[in-house]
Amino acid sequence: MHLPIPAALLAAVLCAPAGAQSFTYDDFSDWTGISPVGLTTQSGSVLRLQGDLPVPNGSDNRGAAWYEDPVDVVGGFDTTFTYSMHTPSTSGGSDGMAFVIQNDQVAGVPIINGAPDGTGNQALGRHASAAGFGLFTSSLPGESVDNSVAIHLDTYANGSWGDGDNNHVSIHTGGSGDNSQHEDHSLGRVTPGVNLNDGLAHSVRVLYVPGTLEVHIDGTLVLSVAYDFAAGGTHLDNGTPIGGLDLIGGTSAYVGFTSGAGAAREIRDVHSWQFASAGGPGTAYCFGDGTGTTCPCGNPAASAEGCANSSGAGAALAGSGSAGVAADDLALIASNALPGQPGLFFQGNNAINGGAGVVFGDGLRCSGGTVIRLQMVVPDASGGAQTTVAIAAAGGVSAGDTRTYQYWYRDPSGSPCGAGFNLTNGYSVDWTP
Ligand SMILES: [Ca+2]
Ligand SMILES: [Ca+2]
Ligand SMILES: [Ca+2]
Repeated sequence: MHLPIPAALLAAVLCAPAGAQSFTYDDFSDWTGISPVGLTTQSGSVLRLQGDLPVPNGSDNRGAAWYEDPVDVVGGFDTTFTYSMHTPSTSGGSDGMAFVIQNDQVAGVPIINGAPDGTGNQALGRHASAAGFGLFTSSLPGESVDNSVAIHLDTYANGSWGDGDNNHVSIHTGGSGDNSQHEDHSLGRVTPGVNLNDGLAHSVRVLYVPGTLEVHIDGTLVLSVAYDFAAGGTHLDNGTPIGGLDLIGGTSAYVGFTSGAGAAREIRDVHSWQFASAGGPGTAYCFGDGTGTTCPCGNPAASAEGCANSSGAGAALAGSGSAGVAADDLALIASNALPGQPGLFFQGNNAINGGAGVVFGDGLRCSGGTVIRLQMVVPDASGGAQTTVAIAAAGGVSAGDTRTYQYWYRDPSGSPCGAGFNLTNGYSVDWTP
């Protein structure tokens, strides 16, 4: 993935203070901002959660990597990473890896391999088959990545943990207590069409809109569960309600990856990673989900996006930074547009049709009135695009103004209506001094 952000700006994003709303790693040749735990290393341009190393206690290998600062999750987030699990020591490898949202509050004790179980951005769970976020039958309280939600890419069938096969995606939580790799902690699971550890690079997108947590693999929605970080969800197998997380300041958590392998080792690499809190300073609106104006040629599968494009997904618009005119640090972040196809961020001064939008091309036009073109940006390989201009200055904005934003993008081949262009949802900002 490659976001066309100048290096100086990228460095500024990566060095943003606690509470940063978004970050992007095109690759991990510079892994500034990453907190590695256990076996995790930087290897060339990848973040290697674990290698195929003959470690002293070879039956229990674990690594974790966290973005070092907490990020806002309660208002929603959209994150995409690419990974590969490859070079197994024996056929199939084992146990898999996870994307985890956590505010681990209980340290365990140093255990096998000397890998610590700290808290926060030093957290690591117990035992290989727990993939670095769960625990073992002999674990003490807190030895998991407690107070967490884990999206487990599970590549080994452990009968004792309730696994039905060796290739499933399962979303685990124990609320604010210990998490567990046991399927009795699952909010939902699926066996995707993709072989998760076939050695190839796959993209995983995790989209959270309060009330719904979605997992997309290689551009396809594979799993959607009802969940809210404040209210919690329901465990799938026993129908038991489980509470939400105890977030930092009620809003934020650490995000990152864990991995585990037993005697059947394999290498787990993260190649790129993009994260954006959906909250930001503005409000997203005008979604192609059928709640407002109906999309002309089909709604997207996911919520909180624009109308479906030729990839089958809808493009989304979010923000980061502030709504302060003086700071003028608002960035608009589009995701799921078409790689390599130019698009335009623009500003309006009203939300068309009461925010429901009107049909325009393959999508909905949500931002109108006096329109100002802000910046043309070509999306990266994952369809992500981000503004680099000073928006308040470019848009002639004063404190007290409400302005609406949208991203128009080309979709020249195979677009649902054949119009050849589409748009994200709208994003409304109340500017402040
Ligand atoms: Ca813990
Ligand atoms: Ca398993
Ligand atoms: Ca499992």
